[in-house]
Amino acid sequence: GEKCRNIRTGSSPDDIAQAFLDNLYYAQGRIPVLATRNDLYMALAYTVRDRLAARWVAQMQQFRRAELKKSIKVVCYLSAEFLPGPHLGNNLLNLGIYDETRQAMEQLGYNLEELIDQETEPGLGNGGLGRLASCFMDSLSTIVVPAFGYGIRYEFGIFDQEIRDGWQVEITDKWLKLGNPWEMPLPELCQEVKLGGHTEHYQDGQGRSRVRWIPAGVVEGIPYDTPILGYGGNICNTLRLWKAEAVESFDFQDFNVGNYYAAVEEKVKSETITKVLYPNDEPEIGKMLRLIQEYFFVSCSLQDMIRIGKMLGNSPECFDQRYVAQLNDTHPSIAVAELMRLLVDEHDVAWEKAWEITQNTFGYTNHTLLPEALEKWPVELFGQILPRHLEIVYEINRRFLDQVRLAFPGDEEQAARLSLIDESGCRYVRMAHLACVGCHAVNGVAKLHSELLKSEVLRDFHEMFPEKFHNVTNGVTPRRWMALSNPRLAALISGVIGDGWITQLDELRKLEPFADDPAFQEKWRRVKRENKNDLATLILNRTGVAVDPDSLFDIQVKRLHEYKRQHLNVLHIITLYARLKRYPASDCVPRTFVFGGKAAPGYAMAKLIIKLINSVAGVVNTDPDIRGRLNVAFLPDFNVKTGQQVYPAADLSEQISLAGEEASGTGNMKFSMNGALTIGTLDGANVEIREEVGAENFFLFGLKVDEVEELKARGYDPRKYYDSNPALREAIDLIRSGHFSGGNAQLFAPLVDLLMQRDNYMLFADYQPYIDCQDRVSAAFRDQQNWTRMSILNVARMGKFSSDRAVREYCDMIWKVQPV
Ligand code: 26Y
Repeated sequence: GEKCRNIRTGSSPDDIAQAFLDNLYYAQGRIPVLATRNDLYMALAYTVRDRLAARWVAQMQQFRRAELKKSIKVVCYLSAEFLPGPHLGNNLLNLGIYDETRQAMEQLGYNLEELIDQETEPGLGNGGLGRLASCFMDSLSTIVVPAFGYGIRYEFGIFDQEIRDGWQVEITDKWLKLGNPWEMPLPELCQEVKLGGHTEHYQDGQGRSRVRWIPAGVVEGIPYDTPILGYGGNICNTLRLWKAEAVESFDFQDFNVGNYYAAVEEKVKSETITKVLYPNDEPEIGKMLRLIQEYFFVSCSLQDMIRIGKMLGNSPECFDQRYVAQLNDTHPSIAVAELMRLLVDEHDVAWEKAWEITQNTFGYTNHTLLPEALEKWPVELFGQILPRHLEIVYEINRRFLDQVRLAFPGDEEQAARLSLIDESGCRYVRMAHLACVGCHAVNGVAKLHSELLKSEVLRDFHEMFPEKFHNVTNGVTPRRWMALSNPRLAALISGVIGDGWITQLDELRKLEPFADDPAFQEKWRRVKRENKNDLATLILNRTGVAVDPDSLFDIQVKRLHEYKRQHLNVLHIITLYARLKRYPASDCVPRTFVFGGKAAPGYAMAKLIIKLINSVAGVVNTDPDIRGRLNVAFLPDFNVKTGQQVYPAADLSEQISLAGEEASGTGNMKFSMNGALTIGTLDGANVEIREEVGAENFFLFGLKVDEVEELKARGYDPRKYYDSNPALREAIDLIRSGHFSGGNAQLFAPLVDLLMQRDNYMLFADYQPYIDCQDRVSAAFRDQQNWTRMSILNVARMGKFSSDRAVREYCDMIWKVQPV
């Protein structure tokens, strides 16, 4: 009856409270006096999930109806990584029941924020690329584009980071340990994936030549679905992640051993495939398990797409009319060969037709400029795992090189550069080349990046297929990164311009007239001050460092990488420290430096930079001469959840990569949307952020891309800068002398030596411009009125960086789908 319905769907505080108690009892088996915090969280999560169900089911229904009318194309976002962040708060926001739920919890004597904080986030990605995929999922649902996110359900996501004695320690992530109320396993929709073995060529009944793949083994993929609700509850799309399991029966010769122990071993081996996320954001060559992971989720996903099509009565020949699939970097690019295999070998489609379908289906997004970061697989290993795919790659390559030779007669070097096979030494399959050939569109993730792709990394492909190349500048979702994470700012903004900005971020422009309004400025500052207060508490709890919320919060949070130059930031801190030691009376704006980010476990230099940050923190934070003037904190375990507490509290956003290295960056957008000013180089999306907010509201420094190239060509000599710049010399010498390492002069020698001898990312060349720019920042911060004005204008002009805009551009330019 009425009551029953309300228990599952009602949105009044009473309904929610009742439903919560019901779920606590029936789903969790607890009553309030016996409930742990996790029981309470689970009960609330189920309560919210119930409220998603109707929309989720409605979406499936709509797919069915629309698909049957052949009126929609479904977007499939293929990504080896997703970083959705905690679901509970976001679902409350998107359902529009945040306040009602808070009241319901209050009625029962619980604190909603505490329950939200109980959730362990799914850390199924490394950084920018995985988070981008999740921002896009949010936008797809919000702007009403029917979509699937396809990926891997890693049992262990990115490691948790602890800092011990200043060093990073990696702890296994156990995100599933206390249960995951947001996912639904769908064992009946499992898919089989073949691996290894060999191929057999034969003639079929009609005398056509066919190929059979006789695999060495088979694993099963089980899909786990998570609902992704759009803001306002428009539609609810699905994130479908695959878990590997052993198949029950082994009727293949190799498995037919009649040996129980061996069979169990096979099971263990199968399940290894989705055990753990590779914690690198750059490829290591030749990790067999990594290739298997990539193939596994791609094969499951494509088979699933064909299955759904079949269920709706579509033949595989109309695959490209029903679907468009985006490859998030090359990680899923084996999809090009796999779709060819499925169409040609398993569905009897002619090669030419299959190739047309494949190209129509796929788009490829590149996320890197480093040529050495492009994935490639040793041919031998590739053929061992995917013998049929190697043949297909060769056939694609044969046809492609014919085309190349026609376009560039006699230019064998061009052909060698374009070939899908790198034959310059050991032979490799070049996955970016497979993607460029097999996709109808290739895009970079910021204007500068897309230009550099065309002129450098993928120059030859651009020459061959200029019409394939696009730019889609990244964006981030203002739901999670403003409305959810910065409720104070969101309320202040909505109070003056309404809340339309949450889905139409350009409306933030309406804030511009308030930029000079002293009363509004005062409120703006109060919001920032309260956010800083919250972050100060978090820093104290997590690191024991007490920081002053009135100081300038200068923050750099992102993966640890030499190209991102966290150590340039450190050189600035040391420079200020040295100044204050030498001239104790000098007038310096009090600053709190906050760092956060994980280093790949095998990346020794990045780990040494973490140790350096903590060592400098140790000295600076305890020196009585420096007290109250400089503080440094390394916030451990930076992830989506921590990010939500960090971005709203920043005054200054550090975006200081060497020009030409950062493809886009998305943290830069999150900071600026939350009222931080940026100190940055002309790199990635910084270029466009500066264009939008105005050069006068952005602290620019450093070499430009062409200057970097010129300097490298002339022969860059870091020593020259060291010899001629006393401040730089002093900073480096302080590190080298062991000043920050209790007299241990060896500790940072590898870092200092590298800078002195090679300095690949040109910290020394950018050092003085950076210091000068930081001095301008300090001067500007003294004028709080003008600083606030700049902060308001930054937010007002960030409309472009909504992921809604980015996804709309993919829809128009690349996917050719219309939001429903
Ligand atoms: C091959 C494998 C080990 C691998 C795994 C993850 C390689 C790369 C990555 C992740 C790359 C990544 O996160 N790239 C970032 O993508 C963001 C979204 O486009 C960009 O904003 C950012 O500049 C870029 O570094």
